[in-house]
Amino acid sequence: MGTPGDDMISASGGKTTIFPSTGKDDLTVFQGGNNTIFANEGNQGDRVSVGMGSNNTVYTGVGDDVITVFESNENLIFAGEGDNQISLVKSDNNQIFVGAGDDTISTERGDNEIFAGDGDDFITTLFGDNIIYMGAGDDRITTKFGDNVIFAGAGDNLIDAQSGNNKIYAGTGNDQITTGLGDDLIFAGVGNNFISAGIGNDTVFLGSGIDEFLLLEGEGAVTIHGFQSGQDVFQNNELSFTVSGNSTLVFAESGDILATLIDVQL
Ligand SMILES: [Ca+2]
Repeated sequence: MGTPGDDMISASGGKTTIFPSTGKDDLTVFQGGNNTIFANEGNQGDRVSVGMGSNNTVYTGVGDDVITVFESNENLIFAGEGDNQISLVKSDNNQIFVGAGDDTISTERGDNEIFAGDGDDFITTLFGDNIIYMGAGDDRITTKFGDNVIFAGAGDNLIDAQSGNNKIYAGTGNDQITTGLGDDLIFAGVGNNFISAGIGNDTVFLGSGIDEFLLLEGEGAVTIHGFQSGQDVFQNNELSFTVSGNSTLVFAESGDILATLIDVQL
């Protein structure tokens, strides 16, 4: 299926392979599943919608592509270079590969794998245990629920991992890392980072750079490795410190333990 020029193609029934044009394609493939869609010729930006059937494979190649997946699980999406916009609605367990470019990717459910490539990307996941690999670039990553693993890559990233036991590798760059309810593990990496780990038994490993913490009472004590005295700072006022072996306990004025610093570097 497909012609030179711009195509508008709708298909259903399943097990369809579609090779559209070198132009700007507008493809809608619903029902059946197991479709393979090549919209990757030309770089004008394609619009592909897939749904109501699982196990589809979508290639859109270079260009600013818009891909929407609806009620469809276990799809493979290769979006190539360009500023792509990919939305997974009511769709579980997908794998998304995008090339360089400023991409916007959102998922709602399931355990998805997202390879976002280089560029200033904007990623949002709602439920599920997602694995997110970012390339270089100033990325914004928000996960709302689930036990997510985030590799934020180089760049000044804004990471907001809300409920769940999340693992965050922030990479080099000046990152802002916020986690919420759950036992989170944070590797802040090189750079001047801001960290707020929220409620739970959280553990943070710091790299070089000036790291800044916000500690809140009633959220549990965060365990911090690699704290450099005279360089890393707490935003809180009125803190007191007690050294116990290789640990330094950080107390609020109320007596609440806010943090345990392991092997403070003087
Ligand atoms: Ca937490």
